[in-house]
Amino acid sequence: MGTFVKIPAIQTVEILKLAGFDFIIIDGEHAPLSMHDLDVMIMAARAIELPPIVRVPDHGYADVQRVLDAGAAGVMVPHVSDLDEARRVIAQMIHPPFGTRGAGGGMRAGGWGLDPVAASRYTAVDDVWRILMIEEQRAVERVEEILSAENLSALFIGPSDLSMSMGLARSDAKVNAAIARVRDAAKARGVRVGTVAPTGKQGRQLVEEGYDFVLVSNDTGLLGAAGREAVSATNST
Ligand code: 3PY
Ligand code: MG
Repeated sequence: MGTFVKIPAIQTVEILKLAGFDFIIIDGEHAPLSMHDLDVMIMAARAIELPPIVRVPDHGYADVQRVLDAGAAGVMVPHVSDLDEARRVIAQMIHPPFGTRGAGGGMRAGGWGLDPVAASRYTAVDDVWRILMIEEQRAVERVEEILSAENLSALFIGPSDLSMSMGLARSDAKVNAAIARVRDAAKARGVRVGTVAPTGKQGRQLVEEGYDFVLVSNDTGLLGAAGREAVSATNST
């Protein structure tokens, strides 16, 4: 169980670790985080053994390289909708001869130059999480082909963008059917699948439905909910 982190602060990272989250996804897609923020937050999370995954803004090569060099435990890529896209973004996270990731062994991920593997050549696929987001109707229609991509660690369903791409409300039965189709296809293929839950209660339901991991809310949502509850409880006495 994880949560998204959008506030550029190492304090938030520590608080979430103490709250019991298993990992965090630092949100480089929908948050005002600079590369410097990401670097410092990744360092803080690693130091307290809270695996930091980064959601990059798009399919570009540069962000993936920089966050992996900085020591991210994995990368989540938004809006992946066919097999070609899946293969290209996965390859960016793996060094040759298996992929296209560049050699950045002088950075944190390479032990600041001390990791002998990073300094020579790779004999295995990099040990990072490669998570692709399914959040367009086109992707749902092609989910089986996307699942056939080699070295895919997990799919992550984005219900908000998916419902918008279908031109339907999030609550529409057709959206839920599309989400279930992706979840079931991933499970049938033996690939881990996750999605978002606004609350812990909904997170529990999703785990019971078979999801392997859930992202419950995010730091801004958790802070807002706790703040509203405090204000309302105080005002009602
Ligand atoms: C979506 O629902 O579109 C998401 O990206 C969830 O993180
Ligand atoms: Mg989205």
